[in-house]
Amino acid sequence: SMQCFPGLVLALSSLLGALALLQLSLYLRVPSRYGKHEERLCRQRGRLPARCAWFLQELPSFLVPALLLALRSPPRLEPLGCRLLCCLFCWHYFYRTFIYPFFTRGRPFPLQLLFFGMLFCIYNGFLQGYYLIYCAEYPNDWCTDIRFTSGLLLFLLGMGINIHSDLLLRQLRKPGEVTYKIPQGGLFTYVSGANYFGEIVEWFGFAIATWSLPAFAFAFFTLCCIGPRAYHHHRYYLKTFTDYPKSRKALIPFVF
Ligand code: NDX
Repeated sequence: SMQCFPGLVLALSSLLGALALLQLSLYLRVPSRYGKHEERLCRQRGRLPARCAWFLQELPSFLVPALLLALRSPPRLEPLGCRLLCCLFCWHYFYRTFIYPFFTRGRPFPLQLLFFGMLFCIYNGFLQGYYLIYCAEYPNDWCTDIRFTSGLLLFLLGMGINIHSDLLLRQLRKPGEVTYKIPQGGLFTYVSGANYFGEIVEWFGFAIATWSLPAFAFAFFTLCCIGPRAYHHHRYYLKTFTDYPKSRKALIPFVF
């Protein structure tokens, strides 16, 4: 049966960190090509409806850790922290897999990116789940540790911001519409990438609560992946809408 190999965790986390840097260098200058940054209508083939694409892409991030958690035998009952943290991770991806895609009004998604996105979700789902279920050690009172409580709070706050902001974005369109409008309300009052800001806060909260290399590597990856994307969204809005609110920042309220 499976056991913990610390060397494997170290290797996978380092590779995730390296991928984050690769991503940063690729996407600082040019955005990843989906949604509003896709080259215009060059290929109609090679895409999947947003609904199927997001469902398929994110499913492994839910399934892999959920299976690791459910199938470990004998079940790991102690410490509570490991199971709780693994459940938090699965909870986010339950939302992202089973709820978010069914309401999205996004454009069809490029198959090629879907493929890489899915690979990424398998990789990261395995790393986070494997670490928490087979490797993590926490004292029995971890749930009252300041790292756990403050991290959990940030996680919940970030998730709230992320879900609320995705809802505001969705409401900008009627079903079937694919045009872009100026997002209003919630944290969009302050930043163009309110949903991304929420997601980044969420995963840094998770990293603090988990206090582990894999979780910090993933938070860093998220920052390098959607941080630049927020900046490109911001530039897109400024270029497209002459009446775009001047005081609005790209990602971090009042700062950047
Ligand atoms: N999926 C994470 N890298 C990614 C997909 C792409 O969950 O090869 C990372 C994720 C993947 C990426 C994933 C990993 C890295 C990949 C990359 C592709 C290339 C890259 C694989 C897996 C890669 C290397 C080199 C390392 C191998 O039509 P539309 O779609 O634009 O409509 C949008 C709509 N909307 C508006 N509607 C009206 N008016 C406006 N002004 C509008 N603005 C937007 O709202 C959408 O339907 C919706 C949201 O759009 P947008 O662009 O704000 O968000 P989106 O980027 O689609 O993300 C959706 C949610 C969001 O909450 C975000 O936080 C979360 O998913 N997310 C996204 C990406 C990554 C991630 C989280 C994470 O890293 N944690």
